[in-house]
Amino acid sequence: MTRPLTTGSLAGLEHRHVHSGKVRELYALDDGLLLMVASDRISAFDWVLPTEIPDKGAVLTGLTLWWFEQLADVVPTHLVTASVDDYPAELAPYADALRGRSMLCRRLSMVDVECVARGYLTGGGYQDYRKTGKVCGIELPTGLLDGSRLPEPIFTPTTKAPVGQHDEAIDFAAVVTKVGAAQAEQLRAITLAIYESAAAIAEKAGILLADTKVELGVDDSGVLTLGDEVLTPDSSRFWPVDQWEPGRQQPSYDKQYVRDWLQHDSGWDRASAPPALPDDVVERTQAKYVEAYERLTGRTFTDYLRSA
Ligand code: Q0N
Repeated sequence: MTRPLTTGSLAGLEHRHVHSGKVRELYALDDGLLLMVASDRISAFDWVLPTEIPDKGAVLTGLTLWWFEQLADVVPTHLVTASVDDYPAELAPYADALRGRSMLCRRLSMVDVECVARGYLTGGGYQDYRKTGKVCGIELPTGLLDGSRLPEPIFTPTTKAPVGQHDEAIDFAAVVTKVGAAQAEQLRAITLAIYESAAAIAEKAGILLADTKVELGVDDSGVLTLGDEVLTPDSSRFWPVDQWEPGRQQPSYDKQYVRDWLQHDSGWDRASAPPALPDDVVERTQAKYVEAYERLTGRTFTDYLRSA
């Protein structure tokens, strides 16, 4: 098991810290390098919960690294190495805290658009479709249900909202206004190529990839490059294919025990800070993350930890 990330464990790196996400931390190092660290924090209903899921950061990092390998012929990535022993010397004191849950990356100039591809209709996309018949300006056939497969995958970009606010769906013309026609078309083509390649791989493992969000940036040579973590349960909707049933909200591969407990058993009102999760919910959720890793990759999580 990976050691939980405490505020203490990376305290000496505070001066390098540049960004705290809901569940990840970003550090800027010398020579255009970034260190991304995935915590074990989990969010639900827009809250970060007070209880961590052991190994979640390592599972998401391991999955991202595996997807980067699978996508090697589709898009270049920001990954430099995830082998802690090859990190810059100043990180040596933190090797044990970083092992398995971190990636050394190249700094990119990030594109100011969240790039989302959907092959199935749910969430905000489904709500917009119910109101307008469209998602991000794309007209869809009538009669689609929550969870329906789309006739073909679509590019559904959003704005990048600050933490605490919701990303807002925009149409392709708004992307053109933001980044120009040439880059907008590249963003759409790359995002759809990533989705199509990943959805085909996931489906063979019995997992539907309903949608996915990627972060793209431009490298020193002007090449659009895949950043952040990718195709994890935090950035994508994974549905077990055997439980897929359009016309209702699909069960989440990873967070269903957490959502069920928060909604039905905890007595929580969603307005105040959420309660701590019971041990059995933590354990079952941890097992789902590990199961997702193993089912998708066909590798054992134990082997990943050994290799990290
Ligand atoms: C970057 N974000 C938003 C960490 C990641 N390779 C890169 N170069 C420059 N900037 C970024 C990356 C990457 N990846 C990406 N912020 C900066 C994504 N965050 C969300 C929270 O955790």
